[in-house]
Amino acid sequence: MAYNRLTEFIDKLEQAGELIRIKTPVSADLEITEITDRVSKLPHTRNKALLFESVEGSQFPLVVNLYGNPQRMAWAMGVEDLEELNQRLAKLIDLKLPKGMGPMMNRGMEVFDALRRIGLGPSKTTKAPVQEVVISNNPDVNIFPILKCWPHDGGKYITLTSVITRDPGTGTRNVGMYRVQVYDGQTLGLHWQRHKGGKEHEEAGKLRNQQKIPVAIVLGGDPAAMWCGSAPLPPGIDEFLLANWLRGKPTTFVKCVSQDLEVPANAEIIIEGWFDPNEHRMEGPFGDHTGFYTPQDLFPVMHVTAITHRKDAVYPTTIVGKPPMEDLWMGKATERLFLPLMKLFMGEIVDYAMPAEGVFHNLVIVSIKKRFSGHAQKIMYGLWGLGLMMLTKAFVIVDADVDVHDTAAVAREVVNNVNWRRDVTVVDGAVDQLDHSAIEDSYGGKVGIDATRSTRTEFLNPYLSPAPIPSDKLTELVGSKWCETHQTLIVALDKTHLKPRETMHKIWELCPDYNVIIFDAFVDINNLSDVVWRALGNTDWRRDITFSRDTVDHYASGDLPRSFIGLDATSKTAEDGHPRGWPEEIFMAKEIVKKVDEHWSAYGLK
Ligand SMILES: Cc1cc2nc3c(=O)[nH]c(=O)nc-3n(C[C@H](O)[C@H](O)[C@H](O)COP(=O)(O)O)c2cc1C
Ligand SMILES: [Mn+2]
Repeated sequence: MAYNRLTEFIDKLEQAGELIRIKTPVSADLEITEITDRVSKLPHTRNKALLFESVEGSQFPLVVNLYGNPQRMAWAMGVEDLEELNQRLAKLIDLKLPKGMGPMMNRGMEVFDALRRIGLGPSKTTKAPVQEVVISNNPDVNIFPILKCWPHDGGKYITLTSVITRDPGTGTRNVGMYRVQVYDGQTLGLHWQRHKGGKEHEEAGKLRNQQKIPVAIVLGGDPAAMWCGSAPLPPGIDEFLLANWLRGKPTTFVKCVSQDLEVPANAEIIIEGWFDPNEHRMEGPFGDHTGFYTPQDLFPVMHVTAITHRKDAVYPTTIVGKPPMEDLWMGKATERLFLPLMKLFMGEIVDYAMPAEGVFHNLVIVSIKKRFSGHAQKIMYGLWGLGLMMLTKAFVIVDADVDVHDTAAVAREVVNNVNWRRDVTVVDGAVDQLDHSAIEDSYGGKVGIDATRSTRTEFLNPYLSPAPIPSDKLTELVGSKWCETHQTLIVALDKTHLKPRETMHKIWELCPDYNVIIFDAFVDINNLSDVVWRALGNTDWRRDITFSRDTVDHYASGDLPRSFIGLDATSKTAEDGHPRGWPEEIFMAKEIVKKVDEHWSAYGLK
């Protein structure tokens, strides 16, 4: 299903009861965030896309949360159910696999060639709806209702972008969804991170001494094409090929009015400009999808040379923050679509999942048809070398019959099968630039947990029934803020009095059969989802782990005593071996929460 423009998709959502129009005037300064955040966290049936028709200070309506539940995300991709993405691509690949890694890689490239063929050739026009209005004299992006998302953000941000660049050497196009900071009406910050396509083009431009590299920010278009910039395609593969395949129809391009670049003719808004690979400026802070503010850092500056838009353009945006939010479902589409590609390289993979609490890069659960000892390790090492999967901070590998989307089932496998003395692989390497716990920027400790059941060649590790917890003694030691779940003690600790690592060993003297996770004193230990999110986000898997018995010893044989793991999931300072500062957690300003409380019935939301 191809949509001719974004408003067709909006109409479809409205007819299906998946979109709410809000006519009450609202502010782009935090108010829309607070409303959207509340709606994003509702159950699927009440979680709607929101069309704000009247945003103070702008003539353009704003749409948000378009992709915010599985149904809308599926419709955006042209399917009824996200699982169809997996099936459609699997069919395209057809699993008559050649043998050996070399031919296999070629087979992978053939898939993209197939996409290219289905990509249905380039189509160009000179009369584009997105150029109905052309502003090349003093363009100012502030005409759009651009949001300030969170109270401590460094400014306003354009978020639901497709940022188009061409490699200054090869001319290959890249499309990336990167947030864009507004410094002023004509000066923007391009937040492409270290491992991304835009960054690669920046480096290529620097090498060639090119001072003005064209860049275009696309807003709106076909909802599948709008999503494609977030797909982690291999470098050198044009994201529009994927968009065309999903739509079953080519994208029609038009030349920019002020830059040597092409953009989709059916978009709502285009911001054209250039950047100099030698010019950088502090970007941020920004309340990010990790649930924390990403601190300031240097990123390239875009100089706007023109803005074009439809006469009746709608401004699309998204808000990220503490999960779950809209980006969870955008990531879910990626997860389903990339499953057949992962299986192409590693046929023993059955399924995988990226739960919301893991914010994509912090946790990936994989089920495999295990045939030998070390099979789980084969998979984790393979995935740590596969595209952006390299950034995964923790893999949990389970057997084929475990449903990876059922986190309780996965937790059971971990509790029952993992001997932390034997079944963990700790490595160092690249982590996401947004990872705040890593010991260095973009580099830190990662873990692979083999939670498969033992085979004959491995040591059997019968599940131990843990000895009861001496509650009074434990409370005496750590205070009253502790609880137990999944054979794991969750403790909120006053770090000014007790050191996490020493405390873990003292806890193990009382409770030898439990994993221990230590949080800051302020954490609500009874909110399991919050606890998991924090544990995954705040842990560097080399610096912050402790084992109850010795260290990991894969060669240990015979009657192997079971070891448990301790995680220091507290906020870290230089004293804790974390020299680079700790980010601030995202909270909405109290006065905005109050304002939205007071206006809630006026918005027409249930
Ligand atoms: C809502 C949303 C916002 C994103 N913002 C950024 C960003 O600001 N910077 C970035 O490098 N990646 C961001 N990403 C992730 C990239 O879009 C993703 O890694 C994509 O694969 C990049 O494309 P590329 O490989 O062509 O660079 C975002 C993803 C989503 C869903
Ligand atoms: Mn790319």
